[in-house]
Amino acid sequence: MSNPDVSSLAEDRLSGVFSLDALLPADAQEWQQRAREFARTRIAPVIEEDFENQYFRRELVEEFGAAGFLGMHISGYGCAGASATAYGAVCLELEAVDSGWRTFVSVQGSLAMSAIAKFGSEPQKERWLPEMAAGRVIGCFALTEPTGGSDPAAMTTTARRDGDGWVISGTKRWIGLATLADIAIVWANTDEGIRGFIVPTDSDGFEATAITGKLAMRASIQCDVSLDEVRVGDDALLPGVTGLRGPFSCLNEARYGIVWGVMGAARSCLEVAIARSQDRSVFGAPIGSFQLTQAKLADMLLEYEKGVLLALHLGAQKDAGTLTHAQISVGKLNNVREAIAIAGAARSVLGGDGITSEFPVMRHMANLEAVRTYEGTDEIHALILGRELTGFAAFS
Ligand code: TGC
Repeated sequence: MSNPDVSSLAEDRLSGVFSLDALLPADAQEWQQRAREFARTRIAPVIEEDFENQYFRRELVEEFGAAGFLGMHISGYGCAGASATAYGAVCLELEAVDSGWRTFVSVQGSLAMSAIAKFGSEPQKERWLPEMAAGRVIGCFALTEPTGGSDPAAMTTTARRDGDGWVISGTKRWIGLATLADIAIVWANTDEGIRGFIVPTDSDGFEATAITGKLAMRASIQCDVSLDEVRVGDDALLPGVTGLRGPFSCLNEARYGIVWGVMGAARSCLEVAIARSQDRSVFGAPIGSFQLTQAKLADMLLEYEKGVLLALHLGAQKDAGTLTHAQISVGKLNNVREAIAIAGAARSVLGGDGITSEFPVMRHMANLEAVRTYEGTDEIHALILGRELTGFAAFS
């Protein structure tokens, strides 16, 4: 932002109308403040540069660990054991700066660590979770395949028993952080159905290649992965689950984080638009004094408030143990859709300047388009809800 005083004034104006902080339980407020401080001091100063240069700042990973953000909703094994609501508030603050870093926390904590926490053996949990919580070990989650991410049931990656171990072959795509990861949670078809494996990424036959040319999520890494006869021991198998329920249970965790996170991106765009409405004049007056600008800001505020209230509601349900998959789909579909609309409206308030990197709005818009697609597209979540409402599965 060109004028930090105007920006903090915008923050005050927004929180004067709607303050999330006051609605959060005390523990979640503490986590939120910690995440806000971290995001603003460690990520915000470098994010435009990193987005421009397509650079993932690996050296921050252990700082995320030290702050307690990695696997923070898991209990024991060096994890913070925080509430789902607190985790959501952290996702919101991280994504207020950039979706790429919230995605890192999701991939590490909600996907890779939660796969081990939910379905791993005791030795697997003890071996990996404390190191991952500290950020000394990075995990990735290899589910999606190049032929399309929406239908994991069509998975072609296989794992066959071989002596006292397994041999895994196949290809995966859009796998966050795979080039930097130490371990990959690989989902593969076996004679018994789909199983998950903890695969060290330095195994012979494991290769990850970063996907280039991305115009979104440029400060994070997504990869193609190829597994060519990768041999792992039987101790690599996650013993606790067979079938798609395994990866889908982890996707629930990540989708839940998105419900909150995207409202952070929305807030950032709304704050920028409010600030601009004060300091940009046309036709001899600040644009915020015109009715059309005020109507845009009011509509943005409505959807931001509703999105945060929905996230809070889902967080309370998750903390009570009553949250369903369909409710998560409501949150993911609605909040990503509305965050994109808010970012678009903010861009229009900013006029031509809105497409420059002087403001974070276009970066958020681009990132949110990626978030719209991963962890279940809009279409998939609409159809999950359609099935819930009618009893008919209309996926194909
Ligand atoms: P369906 O018959 O519905 O279910 C099969 C089994 O799974 C269970 N199940 C769930 N369990 C937990 N949570 C959920 N949300 C679940 N949904 C289904 C279900 O109960 C059943 O269990 P069981 O024990 O009876 O066998 O399966 P389907 O194949 O008909 O599913 C259809 C559909 C479209 C809902 C599903 O395929 C789907 O959700 N597709 C979207 C997948 C998706 O989100 N992919 C994106 C992943 S993002 C990614 O891979 C990148 S990771 C991020 C990064 O690395 O950066």
